[in-house]
Amino acid sequence: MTTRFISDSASDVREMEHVDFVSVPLRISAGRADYVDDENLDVPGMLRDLSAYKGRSGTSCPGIDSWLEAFGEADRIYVVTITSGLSGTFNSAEVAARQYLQTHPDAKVHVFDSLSTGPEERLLLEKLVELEGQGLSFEEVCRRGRAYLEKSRLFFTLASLHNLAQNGRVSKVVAAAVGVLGIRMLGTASPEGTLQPLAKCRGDKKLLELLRDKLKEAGYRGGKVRISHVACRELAQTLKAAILERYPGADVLAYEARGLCSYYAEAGGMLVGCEC
Ligand code: X90
Repeated sequence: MTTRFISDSASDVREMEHVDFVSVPLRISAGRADYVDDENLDVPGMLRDLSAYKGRSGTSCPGIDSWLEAFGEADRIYVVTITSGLSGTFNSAEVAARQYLQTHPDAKVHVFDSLSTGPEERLLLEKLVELEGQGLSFEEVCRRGRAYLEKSRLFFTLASLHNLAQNGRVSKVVAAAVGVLGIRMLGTASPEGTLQPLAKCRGDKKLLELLRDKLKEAGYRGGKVRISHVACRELAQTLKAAILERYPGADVLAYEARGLCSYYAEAGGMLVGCEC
């Protein structure tokens, strides 16, 4: 029996140790350029190209065939997707799952709508791997995975909302106030899986203070934190150090975002997923 863990590339996960993991790419397009968010994508190169490109750009979710290919011939399949509130990814994975079950009636497939992205998808994937390792039934792993999602949160800070607004994922009014005079936005994933602005500020120091307050308010008390950043390694490392100073035993990882989150979070953007 084979167990497979799958997520779209918005999870920023490239590989997972000791388990069968497959990443399904979303795509970013800008004029004639088409970037597939797979292991070959040069993310800094894409960001450079995009900053020089003045036309419209956009993204697209994986098609049903990409999911079916990722399912392979596995028997137990856990799929984690980016929020259905902002992307068709979950929907196409669900359709693929139904098709797969018709041809593989003994298989089990569950698609989790993270109602979030990046680090919160990653936290859920890691939890599913842990639960599966405990020898629980497929249904029990799914039940506990869903319960886990209720207790994890996503916060993010953005220095520009240009690409989110250009693609109708945030209102132009909200977007216009960010980026001007170095103003940054702090936001969270709403319960419906959309972008919820929380505050605006200027400067890293203020931003980190705000973030610390929001984590505390959300009930963060030293659990796991996953931080993906877009070309702001130092800011991510500073946040990691601040969390570790307050919670020395915490499991905190900071790493680069992959293509899809880099496109939307843009340079200076940082996504923070935490267990609350
Ligand atoms: O289907 C597609 O083409 C993909 C669309 C994705 C749109 C949103 C991606 C957001 C990435 C930006 C800040 C975090 C917002 C999270 C709210 C749930 C990261």
